[in-house]
Amino acid sequence: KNSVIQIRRYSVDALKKKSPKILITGGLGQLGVECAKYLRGKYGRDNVILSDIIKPTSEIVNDGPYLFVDILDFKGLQKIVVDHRVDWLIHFSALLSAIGEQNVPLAVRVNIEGMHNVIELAKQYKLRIFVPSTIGAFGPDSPRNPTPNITVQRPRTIYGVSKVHAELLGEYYFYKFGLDFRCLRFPGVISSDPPGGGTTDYAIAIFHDILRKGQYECYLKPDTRLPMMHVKDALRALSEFLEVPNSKLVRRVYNVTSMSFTPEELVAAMSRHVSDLKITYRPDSRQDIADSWPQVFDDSEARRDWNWKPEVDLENLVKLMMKEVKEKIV
Ligand code: AKB
Repeated sequence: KNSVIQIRRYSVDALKKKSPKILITGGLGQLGVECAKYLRGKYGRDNVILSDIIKPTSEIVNDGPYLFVDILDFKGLQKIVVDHRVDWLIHFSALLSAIGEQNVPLAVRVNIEGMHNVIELAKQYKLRIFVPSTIGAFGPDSPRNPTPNITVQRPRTIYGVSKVHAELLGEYYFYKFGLDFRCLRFPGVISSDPPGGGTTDYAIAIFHDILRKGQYECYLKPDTRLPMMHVKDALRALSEFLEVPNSKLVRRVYNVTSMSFTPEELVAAMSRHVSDLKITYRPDSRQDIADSWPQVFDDSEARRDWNWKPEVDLENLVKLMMKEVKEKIV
């Protein structure tokens, strides 16, 4: 009887707990749409606002609130936070590693000036703010196998430099102003959405090209090992991390990962599902970026402090991607 009363009390408490109002910037990039779906399932459709400067499809608009938000327009950001009574900000806007190298001034504006705006905004309105960082925040001087949470960070891409800047700025605002800044360093995140200018994106493009054309030309060498994660694990990590009480967080920035593989290991796993894969290798400038990044990511601190545990391994990732990409391209 006691336990029934206890369960009732828990569910009444859960009902009383108000859902946070969440704004996602850069919502039409690699993670935003899936992230909005995931968080709407947890906090309610209208409590998660997706935003970007891109015109959305009607499917995105039908899924839930969508707004034009330019992260370079500080007043515009203030208006959205006030009008919609935002509590949490998930800041996805960024140019990724390969595309950033092609337009450094734009990467500086979006990744660095944009970060200045959202962090000041979060401070002014006391928002909880999540900013993703990346394996790209490390460089050739960092230990690569494994790469621990705290180590040398001397990245050689503007993307990496902007992410180290974001990590340090966020930590500084936490210590100086008590800002609830939270940051996860993600590995390559694999989802069925089309690739978005990253170095790890070969592991997405390969599924699209194999299922469409039966062949793929890989821009990395077959033995290039990089840490990776299916989007399901990435969103669960993000969502669990956002809920962790501040008292449990030893750090504001944590490494997370699920697995590490090379293109040839991915191809071997895919060949158990598709016969006669035609893969050729032609490394380009992205090889230099990959060669400066971690090969194996040490996420033991996230496991220790807030029980992070990946669920999707390589075999499952391939199964999920085969199914999800097929559904997308039909
Ligand atoms: C990229 O390759 O640039 C991103 C990343 C690992 O941050 N996917």
